[in-house]
Amino acid sequence: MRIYDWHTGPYPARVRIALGELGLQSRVKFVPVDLRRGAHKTPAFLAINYSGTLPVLELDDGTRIAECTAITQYLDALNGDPLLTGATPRDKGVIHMMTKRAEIELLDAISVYFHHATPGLGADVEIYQNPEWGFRQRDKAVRGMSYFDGVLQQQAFIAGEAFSMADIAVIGGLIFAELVDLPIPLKCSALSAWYTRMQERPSVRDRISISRSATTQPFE
Ligand code: GTS
Repeated sequence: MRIYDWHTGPYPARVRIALGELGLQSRVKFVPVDLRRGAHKTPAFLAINYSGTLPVLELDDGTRIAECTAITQYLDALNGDPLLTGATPRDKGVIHMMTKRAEIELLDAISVYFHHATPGLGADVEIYQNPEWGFRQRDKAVRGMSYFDGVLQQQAFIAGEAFSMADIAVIGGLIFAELVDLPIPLKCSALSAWYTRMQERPSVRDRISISRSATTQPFE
């Protein structure tokens, strides 16, 4: 398998965490696509993923799967005993819902903030920006943090009582939040405590430290 990604990116981090949790890293070859140079918007890459985003999983038969959720579902199904996406119909439904909610309320909102209300990937790549929309999405993401704090006051993990793809999606959101200097509000103590606990997992700790290594600018 090949994965087109960028090693410090928050969305690619989701798939790399899933690979770590599933012990599949050695089965994947990573192909770097340089976001800062706009390599993801070239015709050659748009032919790989119409949406022009990373990551993309490419199977040995040439099938390409984009979208972190879809990629994680594929990887998790490989050994017939899903660890991240739910074993029962109920768990599958709840995990998918909470993953989607993590994207809508947190991760995607931060991404819009980054691309529209900060220098983003630089003037050559960010050819259209709408700062007002970006700041609204930043505020939405902060509300999202409060929402997930409330969830974690009630239960140990984002989708219930076990670690799942939904936790990984919120982790991706918090990795992105750190890159754009958007701290977890002090009052969100359950979210902060959960994030500290998540970093006890080697797959998560490694990704966070790699993302933090992009010190001078995001996506270094
Ligand atoms: N819905 C997609 C998914 O879940 O895979 C979103 C993927 C996404 O936005 N990926 C980022 C990207 O390609 C990668 S990173 O910023 O996290 O490294 N962004 C570039 C862009 O121009 O949107």
